[in-house]
Amino acid sequence: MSTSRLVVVSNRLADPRKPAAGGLAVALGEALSKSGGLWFGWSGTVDEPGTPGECRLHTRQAGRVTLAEIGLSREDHDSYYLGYSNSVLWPVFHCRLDLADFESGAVAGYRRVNRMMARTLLPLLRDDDVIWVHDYHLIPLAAELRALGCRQRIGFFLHIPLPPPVILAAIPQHQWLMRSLFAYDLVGLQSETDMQHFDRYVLEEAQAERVGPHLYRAFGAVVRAQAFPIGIDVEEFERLGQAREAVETCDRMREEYARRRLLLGIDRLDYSKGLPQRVRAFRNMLQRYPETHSDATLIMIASPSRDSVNAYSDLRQELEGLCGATNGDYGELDWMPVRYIHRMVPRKRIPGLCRAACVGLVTPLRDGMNLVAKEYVVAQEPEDPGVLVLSRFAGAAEQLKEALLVNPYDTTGMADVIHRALHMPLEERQRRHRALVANIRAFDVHWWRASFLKALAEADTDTQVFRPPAISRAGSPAH
Ligand code: GDG
Repeated sequence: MSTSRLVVVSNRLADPRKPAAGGLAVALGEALSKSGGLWFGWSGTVDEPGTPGECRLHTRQAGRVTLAEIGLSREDHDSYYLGYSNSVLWPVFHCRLDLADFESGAVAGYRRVNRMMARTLLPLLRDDDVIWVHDYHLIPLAAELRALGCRQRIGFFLHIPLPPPVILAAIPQHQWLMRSLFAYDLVGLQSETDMQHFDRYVLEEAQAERVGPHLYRAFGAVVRAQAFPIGIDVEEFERLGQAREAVETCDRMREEYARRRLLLGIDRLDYSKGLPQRVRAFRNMLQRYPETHSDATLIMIASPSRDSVNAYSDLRQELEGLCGATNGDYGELDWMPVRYIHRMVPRKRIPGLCRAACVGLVTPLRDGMNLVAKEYVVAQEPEDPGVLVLSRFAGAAEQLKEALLVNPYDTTGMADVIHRALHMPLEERQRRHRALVANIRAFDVHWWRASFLKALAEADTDTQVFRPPAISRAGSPAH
């Protein structure tokens, strides 16, 4: 692997040394630290007053890593972040055309911020840097950098799913977005399903040619595109699971719910996560399997997310209505079927919560990967493990075949599977758990990072051969 300096660009950045940082921040932080790297992104603050398309750069050291942060003006935040990223790209990429707002003209802000980030990042770059851009907020960043003359290797990883071409084409600027991807040397996707969608889009809509393994030529450029399913930091999560906070949490839950069996869901409160569908299936199980009354308790931790996007407040109302109705209809004086918590739980408690639950419910309608599924499995005791119920529409389902796979749109079917999970014999639970852990361990976050960066180093030679000097611009969006 190359010894170049690594530059990570993501919408938000995290101090990898802080305990609240998740496995991804830690894994990227490690790679950055090794090469004395730079992490560039939005600080999460909105500058008042601020000027659209302008920002102040603030850099600080976190160990060997340089964190370079910018603030956003209110207008840029609303159009780039709340608008195009989270009210167009997020819903459409999760196949929710009904929730997308194509009318707001937010694409101008999205382009403006990507251009501003390119302009701000460029002077910080060195000739042999390797740049790794993350996620849907920054699709056109490489094209903007190339337009300014940047020739360094640039890779892109999409953390969310890529939808089928017929859905993607609903975005008025779909061609501009996909053309922008060809300014990267490497495009990484979460799953083979996403790769099939990419393949079909570029072949059908852009008359791309396959010019080598994983290599596509279209829009006058060549890009390498490949699936790199993201993993978790298994060892870090195991350590977290042995620490005092996790052990205490598990003991307390077991004591508190000594007569019950716990089913657990941990998600951001997001419409892609299938939260209402999960409560409906649980309710359906209570209705059709009365012996589960007073026995099973569903704990739903739905941490607050993007509250100022309308679709999220509608979801919250729907979910609270469903939980309330289930408790009202089935609850007893000494048993509430659903415990719903709309708060962020401290990360140190998560492995303990997972361990105390005999069923983990990960039932998104669409999900790029879903790391909670992997965390739940790793947190289990191998001698007496819980059962993972996993949506077939999560990227993780391609790897975690020994989970009980469900269709979250099928309420009765999912209710039956949850019931089966509650009654699964020990030997079968152990067998499934062993296979799941082996897979999660083999394809952990370090594997993900190393294989992406290795492919990026190789992609450089592949794609530079094909790249004519002035072709890397993405042009303008149609709107
Ligand atoms: C995107 C893609 C892809 C959740 N609630 C709390 C909390 N969490 C932690 C979990 C897990 C992480 O957040 C969530 O990761 P997911 O993968 O499940 O989902 P997204 O946030 O939607 O992430 C997804 C991922 O990017 C990585 O590529 O897998 O498909 O959508 O680590 O444990 N953490 C704390 N309190 C909570 O209440 N501390």
